[in-house]
Amino acid sequence: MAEAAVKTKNETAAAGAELELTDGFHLVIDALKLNGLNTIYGVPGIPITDFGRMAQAEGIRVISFRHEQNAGYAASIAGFLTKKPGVCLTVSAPGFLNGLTALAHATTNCFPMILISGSSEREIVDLQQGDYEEMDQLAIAKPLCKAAFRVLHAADIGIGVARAIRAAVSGRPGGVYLDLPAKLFGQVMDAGKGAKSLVKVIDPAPAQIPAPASIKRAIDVLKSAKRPLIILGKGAAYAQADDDIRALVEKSGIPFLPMSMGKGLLPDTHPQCAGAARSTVLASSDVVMLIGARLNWLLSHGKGKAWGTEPKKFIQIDIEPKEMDSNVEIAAPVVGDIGSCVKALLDSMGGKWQAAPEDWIKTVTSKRDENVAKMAPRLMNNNSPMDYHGALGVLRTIIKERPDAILVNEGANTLDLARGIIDMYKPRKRLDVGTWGIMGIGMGYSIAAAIETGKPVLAVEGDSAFGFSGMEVETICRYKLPVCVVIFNNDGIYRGTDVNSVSSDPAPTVFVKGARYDKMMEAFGGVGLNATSPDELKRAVNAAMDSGKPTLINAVIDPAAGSESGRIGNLNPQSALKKK
Ligand SMILES: Cc1ncc(C[n+]2csc(CCOP(=O)(O)OP(=O)(O)O)c2C)c(N)n1
Ligand SMILES: [Mg+2]
Repeated sequence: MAEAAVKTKNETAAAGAELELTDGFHLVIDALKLNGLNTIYGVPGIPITDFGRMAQAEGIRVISFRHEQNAGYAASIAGFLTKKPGVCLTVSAPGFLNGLTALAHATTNCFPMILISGSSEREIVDLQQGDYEEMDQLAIAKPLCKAAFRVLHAADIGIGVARAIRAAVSGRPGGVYLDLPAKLFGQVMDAGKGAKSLVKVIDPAPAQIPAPASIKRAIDVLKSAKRPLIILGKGAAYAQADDDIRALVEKSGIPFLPMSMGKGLLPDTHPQCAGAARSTVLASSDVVMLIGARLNWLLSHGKGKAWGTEPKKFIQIDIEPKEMDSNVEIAAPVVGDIGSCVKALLDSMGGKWQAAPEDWIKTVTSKRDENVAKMAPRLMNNNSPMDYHGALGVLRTIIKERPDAILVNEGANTLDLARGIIDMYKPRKRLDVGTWGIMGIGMGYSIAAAIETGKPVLAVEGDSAFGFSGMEVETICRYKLPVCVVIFNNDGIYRGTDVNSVSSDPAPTVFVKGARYDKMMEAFGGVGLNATSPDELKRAVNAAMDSGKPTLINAVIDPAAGSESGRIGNLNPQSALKKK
């Protein structure tokens, strides 16, 4: 009797010991959850299929895509919207490579993101013995991201995830690669020790306070200005320092120019907004304060024709010291996080601030009003087939009436004209192609925007742009997301009118004429509509936004309406030889 009792006790102990083990799968899940990373965007397969299932079972939202690139773009914009790294999960080699474009994109755009990829057997990969999906992923990822780490032991998962998070969000945010070999997931260890090995990242993006001397210098330069200008970049939108940025702009009385994803920080209809007088303010300003905007190609590198002949002084607020003087001399570099820098500037401005000279304000406002008035009648046309202005005039009103909706936008003409025509009213509501002018962000961004914010999404897509991520309409339908996709269908890239005069092959820029993208949506149970006039478009989009049902509207645009490369045709290389 006594012996039997002892045996039972031993058995219980053995069973207890088993219960107290944990494994790589669960340690990764626990490490993510501990740090508030509760959504994963990815595509399943060996070696991460079970990981996705377990993550879902443990309460993480796992959004399963049709292609890793779209999952990666979703993760990147989730990072922009939340200031927490967006997580993308991929399988080895091909899945990893598909996700890598998005990781590089996140790094270029300064969005925090972590690409977690399963990888094959290290011993076999390193001897190049031809493992299943063999690839030295860590080496390949390194030049394309801010940091790259590999975890080989379950006990290091906590540290690995912590390093990835801190690297992604601290300083200038960017993409981080985390390599998790297949064998790691199955490794077991004592559950108590495992729990202790996890790291909750404390203050992952510490404030970086600007030097007081840099603030004084900036204020002095600003005070010397006769024709000052403020440029708001997407870094300013990322900072979520909306109230202070608005206060700074309003207190200064200086005209502001929002970059594409900086639109809405202050409404585009704000009296100081110089969006519709861009050429004038760039050419004529004498002091330019950049807030979270880089002097890259999107601002003509801060020099040349667009910037006029007047001498300029730049004040630049950026968290990355290396950004200063990257293209032109920066007279007043202010290095720190944007929230802290703007606050310090506001404090230094004191109670009284001399408004910008009246004649400058007048010059800017009259140019702006003139351009807005010139555009207005074009936006009211009801042509069928539609031109860009007629169609965008309708969407402009819809966003005005629904300022909380998120606008996703890609294409060439569809992008450039929508950017100029559709006013934004709130911060971080306009998501687009970003620094690279990349096609393919459309459906990934739409999905993440809907998931992360719960707000309705309006995706305005060129027919070519849409094609890069079009299959994800199935994902939109599967997760029943409130996304309305409007395809500006002009039968091609830029225009649908090119002709190949030498063979029966179509010209490289044209697609199937009269294609009905709306049918794609119907295939997955979503609402598909065809709109041939602005009136029809208006009704269809309003119905979609009211219902919240996944909807795709094929907006028929005149194939001759667009221009080559939209607004950036000047970037096409020209040969001295005459075109054949
Ligand atoms: C990844 C990627 N591939 C190719 C391009 C080149 N590109 C720029 S705009 C564009 C498509 C423009 O056509 P569409 O989206 O239909 O807009 P439209 O001008 O016709 O309105 C392409 C392919 C790109 N920017 N990014
Ligand atoms: Mg097109």
